[in-house]
Amino acid sequence: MKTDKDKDLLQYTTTDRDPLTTNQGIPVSTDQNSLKAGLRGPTLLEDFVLREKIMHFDHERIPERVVHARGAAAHGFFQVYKPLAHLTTAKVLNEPDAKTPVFVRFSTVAGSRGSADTARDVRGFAVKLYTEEGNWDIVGNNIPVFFIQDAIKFPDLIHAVKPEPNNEIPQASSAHDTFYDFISLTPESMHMLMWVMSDRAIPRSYAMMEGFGVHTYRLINAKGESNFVKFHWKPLLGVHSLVWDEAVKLAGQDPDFHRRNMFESIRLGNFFEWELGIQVLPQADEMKFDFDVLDATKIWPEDLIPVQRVGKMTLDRNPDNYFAETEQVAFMVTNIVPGVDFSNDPLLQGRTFSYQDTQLSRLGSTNFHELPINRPRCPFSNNQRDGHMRTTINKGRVSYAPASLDGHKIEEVGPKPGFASFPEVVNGPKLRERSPSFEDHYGQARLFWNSMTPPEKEHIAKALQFELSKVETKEVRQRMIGHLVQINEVLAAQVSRAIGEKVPTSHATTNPKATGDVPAQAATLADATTPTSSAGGLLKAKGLSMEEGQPKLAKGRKVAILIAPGVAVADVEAMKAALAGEAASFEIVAPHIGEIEGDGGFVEATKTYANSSSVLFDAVYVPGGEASVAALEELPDALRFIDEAYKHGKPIGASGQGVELVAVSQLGDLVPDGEAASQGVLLESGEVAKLAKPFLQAIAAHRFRNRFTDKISA
Ligand code: HDE
Repeated sequence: MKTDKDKDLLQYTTTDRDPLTTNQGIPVSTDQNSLKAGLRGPTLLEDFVLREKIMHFDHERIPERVVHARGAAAHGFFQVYKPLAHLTTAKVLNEPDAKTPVFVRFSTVAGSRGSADTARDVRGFAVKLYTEEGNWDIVGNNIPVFFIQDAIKFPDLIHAVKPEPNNEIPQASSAHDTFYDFISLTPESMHMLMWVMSDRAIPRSYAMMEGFGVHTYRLINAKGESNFVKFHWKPLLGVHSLVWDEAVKLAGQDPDFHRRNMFESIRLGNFFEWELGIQVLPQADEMKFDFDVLDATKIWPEDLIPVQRVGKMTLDRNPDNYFAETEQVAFMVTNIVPGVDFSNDPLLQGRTFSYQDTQLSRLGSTNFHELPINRPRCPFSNNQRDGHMRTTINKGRVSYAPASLDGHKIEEVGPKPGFASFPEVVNGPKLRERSPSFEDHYGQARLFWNSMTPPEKEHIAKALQFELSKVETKEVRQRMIGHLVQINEVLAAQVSRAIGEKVPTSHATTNPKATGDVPAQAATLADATTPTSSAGGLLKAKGLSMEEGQPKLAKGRKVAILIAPGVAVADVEAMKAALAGEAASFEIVAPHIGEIEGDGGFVEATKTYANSSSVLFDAVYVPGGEASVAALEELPDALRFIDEAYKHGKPIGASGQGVELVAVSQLGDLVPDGEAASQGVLLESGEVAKLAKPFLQAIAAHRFRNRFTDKISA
């Protein structure tokens, strides 16, 4: 859909074509040879074509974002379902017929601009809504809480997680000493640490992540009444993740995995969709809970305050130019519209300064709001003038107020309609202190832990084992165990095992599983829960586990079709059609790309066994064709493809002679007789039509964890 903002951007969009000119529009015959004194002589200083080209090139880079440097974005629109006039005057939340243009950038936090998409990290989820009342940016994350409670600690947090300053190691990873040194001395981070060690930090796709505004904001209605609000983006595909082994391998196989997935999906017409959710808390209930609603290290459990779904966002257009749009977009927490307001959350308060300030260093001028991607779609006007790269031509003599020249009316002093802050009465001594209501740092970490399923708990334990085993300083590792034991003693015991530590002797336990001597993780962790606090009396909360209550679809999933010359073309065509019917995509993997002669026609291969691997896909299909299967049986990479997909819990389908290939792979021995189908291994020696339906159902089930033994797990 073309939005007003798309049309606006079109004015600045060009496809460079002949005739060639300089930036001044002077026609030139070529920019491929410099101007020289004689064919073999020196280059002349006079060569303005050379100098312009080289000078422009020399200055092509701008500083990358100090955090969230690695990102990708897309255009789309937002539509509210019903007017929310009882809560807010914001037009964007009151006009169901209006399609408000949006630009959304997803990112990792710690890595540099060239780092891999699949690093274990929080994902940024920044939404710019070009509303009729100006730009509203909801600059959020895919995790609903933050590491720290006060913005003044942010530089410390980021210095600790970024590569260490002496050797700039490690890139895009929290698994190192300085991060855990800081974290182990900052107990308020424990809740967020649990989220970052969970599979939320290795999403399968941007379209399969939730987004959260994180902070408490306010909505203000026409009567001037304020309600506290938390913003959520709920993905229509549900929240789903990679497994760690895939994430690590993808960093090498395809560092652009997430951005490629978004770019390709949108190009194929499989748009990314979320519903906007709000949790609303009346002003009068501010003190109702045992957690402070201003504390960004706490969620509002959905069991206590349900999420109301109030609108939908669709991303349906890829940017035309990464630099002009995705790199130059400037998100700011202070881009806020009438009817929305800040709370006193001390983390949010500090952010209101940082974003405007950082744009100046990144984009080099206070006029960054004039860049096409940042311009509001509504008119804007004030007396600000000049500065680097000003593009607006402001007419007239008046750039001040009050003024009477040039037809200006003498301004009356007093409030006018427009953005108004909630007139909260604020009164108190100046202090540099934390409120005692922010003191509980473990209660919600336990709530999160308790709410996980056994495999999710196992993944958290393994992530902590991995991360802490990379920490070289023993004291830091020990301090971390001291925190983990507060969250769950069985978890602490499991992590201790991997790092050669003992649970502190000061921690008396009667639980035999908390000694660290019990190896089987998922089973051991299954019933490990800890009493909570700061959680409204809940032991577990809805909406935290990714395995419970999430939509599961084949839509958005990608299947590898493994072929070689002689493949049964009818099988391939039938499977392609079945996948298209569910908006699942595919690639044909063959010994070489291009045309492959099959039985009954030709198939176009887009990937090879050498240039791809099963981690790029969600499922594997092996069609029939005697010669094809015979060739693949001799190809170790093809067999590895199947084995690895199995190891990661992925559905595997085969039809006709394809069934034989699966038997030759390791799976032949691994899958117990008669249990193949229930473990997502679907073998149909007859017609492919019989395979399509159960295979698509298996794809919609995503992963088959029931197939794992102690030796392999996903
Ligand atoms: Fe940010 N953050 N942040 N942050 N943040 C930036 O702004 C900052 C925080 C978030 O795709 C910077 O333009 C401070 C929480 C996203 O362009 C910078 C604090 C949340 C993005 C900055 C926080 C976020 C940023 C760097 C502590 C989730 C990427 C470049 C109070 C609610 C936006 C830039 C994009 C980017 C500062 C904490 C999300 C330096 C001081 C909490 C998604 O201004």
